[in-house]
Amino acid sequence: MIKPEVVADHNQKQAPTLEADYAALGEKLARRGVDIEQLTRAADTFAVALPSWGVGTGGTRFARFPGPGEPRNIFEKLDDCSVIHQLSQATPTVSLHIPWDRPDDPKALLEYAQARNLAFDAMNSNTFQDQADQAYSYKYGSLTHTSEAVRQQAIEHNVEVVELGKKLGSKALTVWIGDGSNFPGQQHFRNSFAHYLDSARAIYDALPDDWNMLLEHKMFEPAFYSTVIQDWGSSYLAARETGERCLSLVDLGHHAPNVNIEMIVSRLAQFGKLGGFHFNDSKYGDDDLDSGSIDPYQLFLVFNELVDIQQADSAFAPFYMLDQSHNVTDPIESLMYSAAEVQRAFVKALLVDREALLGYQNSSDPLMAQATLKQAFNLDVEPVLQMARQRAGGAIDPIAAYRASEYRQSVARDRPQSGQSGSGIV
Ligand code: RM4
Ligand code: MN
Ligand code: MN
Repeated sequence: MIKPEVVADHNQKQAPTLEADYAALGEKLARRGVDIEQLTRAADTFAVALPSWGVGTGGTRFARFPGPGEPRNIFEKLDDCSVIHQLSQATPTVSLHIPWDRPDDPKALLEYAQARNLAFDAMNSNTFQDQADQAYSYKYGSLTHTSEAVRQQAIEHNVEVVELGKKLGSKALTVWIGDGSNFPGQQHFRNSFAHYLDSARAIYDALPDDWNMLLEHKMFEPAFYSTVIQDWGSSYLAARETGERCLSLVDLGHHAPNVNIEMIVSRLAQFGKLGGFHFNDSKYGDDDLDSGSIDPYQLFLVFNELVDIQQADSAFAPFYMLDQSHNVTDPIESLMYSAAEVQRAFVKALLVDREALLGYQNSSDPLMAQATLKQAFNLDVEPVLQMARQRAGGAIDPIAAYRASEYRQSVARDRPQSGQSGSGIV
């Protein structure tokens, strides 16, 4: 972790400016009837999981350019995740990907995480790639394969991931499969979906009572003609057929261009089936760009729905994870910045005057309805985020504190370059 003195020194220098900005914002909010202290406490409750694979350099499917000091194993990945949480105070959990980050000794990994104030979030299985020691290939599918033996192998992998997750204190399994087809006629649509339902039920049966199973849809890729769980409709149907604790997971990058994602959020939640969220941003497809980097207003509109649902149902608590691929930035910086962007969208959504909005909706005043949303979105809530971080022991400006700490330079010395510059994966 970064030396507490480095963070303290950074905060001390920034504190006078923050105090002034916070006081000014407090006055402004008070004129709107909002208590800034309440908002800051709410900001502090925000948490989003880090993907274990996110602290490495991702890349594109063409190439990957490894950065200095890349973590070489899951323990080093946890070190990086703990730095992200130390400075941002918004990422207390890590979502593990199996087999990419399969621990040999789960107990040792749990202790290592706990010593760094980290816990484990949803587990991610992987049947979109072949592993060296497996009997059957997933080239033509996994949970939906025409061969029962292949399906069984994929089911068993998911069950093994659940067993591992139990030892780590996780409470959910996220299932994303790449199953689909590249040619019309290649796959029987109804049969493959029927196989999916059977496989999902078999996995669900192995789930502990206090676990959720999260089904992630994705429109295309790696299958380019058809994908079995391609949209929220398929994911909803599968979750509904599988069981009560089986829910849908929405990844911001997994939709057709221009799709109204905030409406999908609303629909799934209305029927009790929204279980999780993967944050990232995109311009064209599943680009996995940093959250809020392309369309922060969309991120805000998504949170506008999430907050609206949360206020109506306090038990609503979806699993949140950042799902990004870093190719040209330091992943630690990107993940800290993204966590703050998602937190910012959450805080702004809390500022929406819901009573006024409902009034404008009911009196058919579209201009003022959208102006009510914009009033919250346009306000700069940075001092609230900074104050929440500082009070929790984080850095007022996480990126500046991280750069001042020279953490990357120091791990670059301890972790020699792996030399792998092959194609990217996420
Ligand atoms: C997929 C999907 C999954 C992620 C993999 C690596 O596109 O977003 O959530 O685990 O990529
Ligand atoms: Mn995802
Ligand atoms: Mn994705």
